Amino acid sequence: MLDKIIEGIYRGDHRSISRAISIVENEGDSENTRNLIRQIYQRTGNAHIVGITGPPGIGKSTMIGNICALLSERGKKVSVVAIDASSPFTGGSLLGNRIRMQESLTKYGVYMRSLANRGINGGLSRSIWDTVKILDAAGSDFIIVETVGAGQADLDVINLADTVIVVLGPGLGDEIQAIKAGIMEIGHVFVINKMDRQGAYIAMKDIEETLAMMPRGEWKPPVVGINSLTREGYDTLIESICKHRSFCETNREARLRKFRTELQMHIDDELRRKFQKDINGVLKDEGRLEEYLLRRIDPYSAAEEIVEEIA
Ligand SMILES: Nc1nc2c(ncn2[C@@H]2O[C@H](COP(=O)(O)OP(=O)(O)O)[C@@H](O)[C@H]2O)c(=O)[nH]1
Ligand SMILES: [Mg+2]
Repeated sequence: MLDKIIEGIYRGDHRSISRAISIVENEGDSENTRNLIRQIYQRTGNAHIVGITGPPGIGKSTMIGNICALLSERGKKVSVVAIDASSPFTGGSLLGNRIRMQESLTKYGVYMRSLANRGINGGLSRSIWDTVKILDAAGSDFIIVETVGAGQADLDVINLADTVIVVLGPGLGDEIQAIKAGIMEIGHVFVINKMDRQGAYIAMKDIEETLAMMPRGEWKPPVVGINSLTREGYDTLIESICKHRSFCETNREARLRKFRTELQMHIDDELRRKFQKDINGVLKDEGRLEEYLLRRIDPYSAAEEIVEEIA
């Protein structure tokens, strides 16, 4: 069965891709998941992964619809992963808007999948990394990952993306300072969406000034103003993404960092699995627990002692 799914993935068949993603999403790191990733791994490494983050309602989904259309028109194969508890186009309260987006994705044959933000025990983390591999093996040139703009899912996207796009806009008020505190270091491209709205130029200047005060690396993040309703500014945006893609291709350090992050995640899982039975035994050891109840030993020392014993 796995063979058929894998063969379908290589053909870019959407149903096979969906089935594969369901395996990695629902079965955790089962034998099935491992075999799947093992077998497709040699076919991955060609896609450029673009993470898109920013507060809800800022226009991320709308923007992704446009980017998909423009890249598809240039003959690129694009896939989208939306990490969201609910529908990927939640901000678009107008049903018409939502339908328009999905129509544009359908028109260009863009594969889109939502991953539920379960977020417990790193289950989501692993399934995002694996989902991206499936879409990579399916021949995507670009994989766009939209995140909710908070928490663990965001961190994961930042770690696995080659290019991180931070989307901001006018009307964020005082909130902008708090948002900025967490995101200025992570963006490779900063986008000010809703340039048709009042305050957009001020928001743009604010971000430019903040960036100017930060230590400069080899890559200088551009700040791009766009209007997602008219697609103004999108040429510059696509150009910035492509420029950063070229930059990444020569950046061995960035690729190593990604690999290390993923490997660390799997090593943590393997270690936990390997020792879980022993740990369970310890946690059931009444005599030992009695010592803890009597506060003869503090939790740090107890943990050190236990690991020393079982490792
Ligand atoms: N005026 C204006 N509205 C926009 C623009 N881009 C998106 N919107 C609207 O903003 C709302 C939220 O968009 P959505 O893409 O769902 O935001 P998300 O939550 O960040 O994914 C929708 O009603 C969009 O139509 C823009 O450039 N200008
Ligand atoms: Mg959205």
